[in-house]
Amino acid sequence: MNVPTTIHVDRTRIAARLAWLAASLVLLAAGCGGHANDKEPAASDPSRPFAGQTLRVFNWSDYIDPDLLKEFEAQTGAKVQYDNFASDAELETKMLAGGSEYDVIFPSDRSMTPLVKKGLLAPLDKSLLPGMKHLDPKFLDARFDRGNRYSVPYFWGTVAVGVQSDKVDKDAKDFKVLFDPKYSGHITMLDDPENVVAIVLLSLNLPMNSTKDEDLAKVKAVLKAQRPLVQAYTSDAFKDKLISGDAWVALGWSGDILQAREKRASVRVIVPSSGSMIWADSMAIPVGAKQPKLAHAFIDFLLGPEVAARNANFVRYPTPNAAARAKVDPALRSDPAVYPPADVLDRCQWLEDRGADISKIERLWREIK
Ligand code: N2P
Repeated sequence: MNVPTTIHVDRTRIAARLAWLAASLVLLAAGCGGHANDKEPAASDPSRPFAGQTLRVFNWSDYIDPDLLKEFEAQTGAKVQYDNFASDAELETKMLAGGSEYDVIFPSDRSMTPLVKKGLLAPLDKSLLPGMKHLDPKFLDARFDRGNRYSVPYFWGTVAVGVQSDKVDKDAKDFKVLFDPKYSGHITMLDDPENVVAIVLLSLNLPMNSTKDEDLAKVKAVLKAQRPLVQAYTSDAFKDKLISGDAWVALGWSGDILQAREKRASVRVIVPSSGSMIWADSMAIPVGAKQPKLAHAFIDFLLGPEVAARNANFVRYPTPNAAARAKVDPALRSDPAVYPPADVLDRCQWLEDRGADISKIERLWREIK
């Protein structure tokens, strides 16, 4: 009896097709997020070349104009999943645990060295990054990545101090203000052993990258005496604390303090003229990234002069993008807290990779906190 069998077979097929259709509709309704979409080929619509793909980004907190993410999504059809970190250590730990869950990361110059050494970054395809021509050559070919095989400059800046001008002495001009008992309970420090130790070394007029035992003993004494004065060790919340007025003296990244000043005019930015730490952050692609083409497209999008200038206006960090700089808000371009004058920059120093000696700094930090 053929007929019933045929009917049975057809019913099974129809049921299977309906189940497939239902599953597809569920995925569509879920907004095309999640891993299932990564396997889909790029849409054929040339105006949305990455439709159906998800770009996973891991960046420092408050470090991009969120409108740009929306624009990138609209231009490419891709979705952006955007996660934040607040320290070099957080990024490095994540990368060691399997960084391939991200497509674009933003390492500092300090993090680049171990990430390259450990083979955790994918070589860039420069043919997909024509926007690199906009970068000021003095930010290219840096010591941590000769030939920019793995990294594209994003922003740079200094470590600075934000103070409430109505609470803090007018003549405070360097890192010493962080250790003044007058401001007890209203001081915040970066939650970052290497940066904090470097700043204390600078304030003691010692070499910023020293790991000599006698220098670190002096640092430890300063940090121990400061401990009871500290309201919080934080690498991101210092901005909100400056805005609310809870923090009177906050060690932080220059642009974030400037963002706070936008919201609370009494905030003053101190970039010590005796010298500070200078740093530069890059964009890079982890080895094993699931969407390398889309990652290149995102990096190239951020290199566009218009986009880079808008981003600089938003985050208030100095841009290494020469073509964008002319389009940056003139008030920011001429602000010495954003672009410190040449003589101050000459006295700024870079954090070095101190290899195994880093454990001395980590031990010191554990003892303090
Ligand atoms: C942005 C912090 C900049 C990080 N919120 C310093 N590398």
